[in-house]
Amino acid sequence: MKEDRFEKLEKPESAGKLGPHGRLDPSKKLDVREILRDLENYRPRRHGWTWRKKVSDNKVGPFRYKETSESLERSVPLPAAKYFGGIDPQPDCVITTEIASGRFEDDIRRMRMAAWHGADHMMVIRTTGQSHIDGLLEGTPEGVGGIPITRKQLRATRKALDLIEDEVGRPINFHSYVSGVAGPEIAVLFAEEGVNGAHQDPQYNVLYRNVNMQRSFVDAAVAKRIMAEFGLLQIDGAHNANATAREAWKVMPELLVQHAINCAFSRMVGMSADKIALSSVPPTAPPAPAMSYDLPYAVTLRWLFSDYKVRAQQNTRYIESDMREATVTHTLNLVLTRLTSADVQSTITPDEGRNVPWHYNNLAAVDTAKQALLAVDGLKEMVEIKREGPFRETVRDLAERAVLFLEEVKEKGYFGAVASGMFVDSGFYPERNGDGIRRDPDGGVGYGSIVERDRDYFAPVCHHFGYQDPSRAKERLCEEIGGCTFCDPAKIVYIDELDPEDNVEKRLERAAEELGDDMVKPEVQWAGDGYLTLTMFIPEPERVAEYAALEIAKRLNLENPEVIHKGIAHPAEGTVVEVKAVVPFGIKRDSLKIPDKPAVLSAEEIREEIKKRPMKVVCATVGEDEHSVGMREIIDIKHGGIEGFGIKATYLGTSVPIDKVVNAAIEEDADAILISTIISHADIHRKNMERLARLCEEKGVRQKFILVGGGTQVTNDLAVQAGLDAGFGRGTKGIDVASFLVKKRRERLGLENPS
Ligand code: Z97
Repeated sequence: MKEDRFEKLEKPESAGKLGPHGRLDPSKKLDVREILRDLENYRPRRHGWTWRKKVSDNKVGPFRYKETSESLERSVPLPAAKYFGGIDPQPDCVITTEIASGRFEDDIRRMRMAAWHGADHMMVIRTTGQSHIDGLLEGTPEGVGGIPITRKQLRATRKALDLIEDEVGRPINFHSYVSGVAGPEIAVLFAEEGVNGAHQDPQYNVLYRNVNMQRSFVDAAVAKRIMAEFGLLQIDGAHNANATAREAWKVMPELLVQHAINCAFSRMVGMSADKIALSSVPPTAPPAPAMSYDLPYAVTLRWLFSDYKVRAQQNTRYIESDMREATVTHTLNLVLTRLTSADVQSTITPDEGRNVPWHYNNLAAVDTAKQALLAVDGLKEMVEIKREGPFRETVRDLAERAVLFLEEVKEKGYFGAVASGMFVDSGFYPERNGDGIRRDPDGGVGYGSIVERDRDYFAPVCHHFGYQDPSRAKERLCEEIGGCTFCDPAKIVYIDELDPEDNVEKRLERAAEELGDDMVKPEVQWAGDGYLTLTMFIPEPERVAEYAALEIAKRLNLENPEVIHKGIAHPAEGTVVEVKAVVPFGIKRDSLKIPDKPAVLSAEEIREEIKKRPMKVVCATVGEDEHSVGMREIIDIKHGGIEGFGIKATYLGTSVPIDKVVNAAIEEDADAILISTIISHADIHRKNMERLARLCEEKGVRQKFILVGGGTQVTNDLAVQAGLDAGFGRGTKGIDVASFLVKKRRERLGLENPS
């Protein structure tokens, strides 16, 4: 059961029913019911972790990249990619998205979107407190802050991910948690269902879930052994000390020790170093001078644990409700990732500090990672970390403190060290504040549940850890019982649902009843949840602004308004307020009147055409109108105007009489006339356009010129009715006008226009 090669994977049987050639159709939504169909027979097509395929000197579009991996077949590039031919290079490290909608059917749709944005590690946060459940859950119940991890949920998610990875063209790692009192059972479940990575750290159980120490370490040995055999990537739990510590930058020596304990224990159980990832978080955030703490820390970690992988996560300890602030901290953290070559980059959603993660914020975080990593591609070839001076001192100091810490742990024994409150103390070791987490070695969840194995102990699955009756150990351990669930997956017992109400089928039914397939509603977390946000600046102090914002949302007839962020602009001048609320209606998809999208030529095509056949246009703001800005936006190269495509534009100025415009166009031998009117009282904008068309007819030049009208109140229909060739209103860009001019001229010359 070693890692299979992705290219050789066979398409699962049931995938064929989801679209032609067994693939998802990119133009259709993921059909959750199809995923659920025939699930009892679905088997994962590979086990273990997959890294991206690095390409060291990668030519993508006009650029060469040093630290990227193979591109995707389908993806959503960064917004600015359109200026570089739509390229979407993929950084070389794995990018994680942490998914926590609470309903697996919504998780999988979010995973599909995240995969298109560049995530290939789907970390599913599990429902609060699953660590304390001593056994496996079944079915698809709804969770709090995450989802209950069950066989059905895992299998359906893996099946969806198999299809999603075919769609984007890259393997996707699926991940959740093995810590907790059901650790060994969950490890077996993960191995059976093709989960590719997991958090496993006995220290997590002890410190944060008060699970008995002995129980935690015995369970961890069993769980880690299975994870090792199936090639799962392990992430440890050190980041939790970071998130819990009162002053996270003081916990740095302890973090190194926690990594060391979990690494050493995992190696002793049989895990290889390349499947052990240290969960690293930069310990501080601005306004602290973050780099001066975070960079030496990251370098110390890399230096002490050079054999291991690093899973970098952004700082979560100091995330507040300001998404901009969270994103800047994340971006700075990503520079560290590059400088210290982290292997996996986790992304927390920037809205983590204000609500449970929303779909689009998962994507925002993945995009932030992709954007920042690409921006600093090749940085290490140009910039070197100074090995001398204060930096070196800090690194040495951290390492020394960690070694001293570990020595003290060794002296007391791990259990004694935890009992004495050595961990998550807010002092900078060896300084102590006496506020560490204390646990009793003779207490905690599951205390007294560890018994010695009988002499005739027979393990339920192969690849178990520790003693097994030697007389029963054949070549394959499970031979005596005719195969275990690892060797013979047909023996896996699949339980569909236990709760008749709290299950995915019922939720899908309810959503279909409430929303209907033909209705459109905004959504952030669950199908049909109706949430949206309103951002407003209220020129009042904080408290007044907050309550005014809530009142505004109520008067807009929105339900459950809640202030999710307040930003002080000035104590008296005003406050930025963000409100989330629920839209109390849906919109029938068929009732929407959607005009055809005008096909705009690409910038290159327009430039090419103008080079071949130069174009001259005469432009003016007409009538008695002194507004030049609209027309300048359309003309000026600075704002993406028509000049930028090589079109020669003569601007006659403002308040120009129509006959002057026509005469100038004749004199210039122009191809087109562009007039603009912002003022629209007494229908002046329409009258000016009619006048232009009439005058051109009278002078016998109507067919010579392409006539275009523009202005905030102008529409294409209005301009065409007035006798012009086209009209452009609010939001028009230079490229829209240039594209129209090129197409119209081709039409008049009898040339082909590509559709
Ligand atoms: C991360 N942002 O990236 P339960 N085991 C370990 C953990 O760290 C956790 C659990 C189990 C974070 C994700 C925090 N980690 C969230 C080592 C949770 C969760 O909630 O106790 O059932 O298990 O890692």
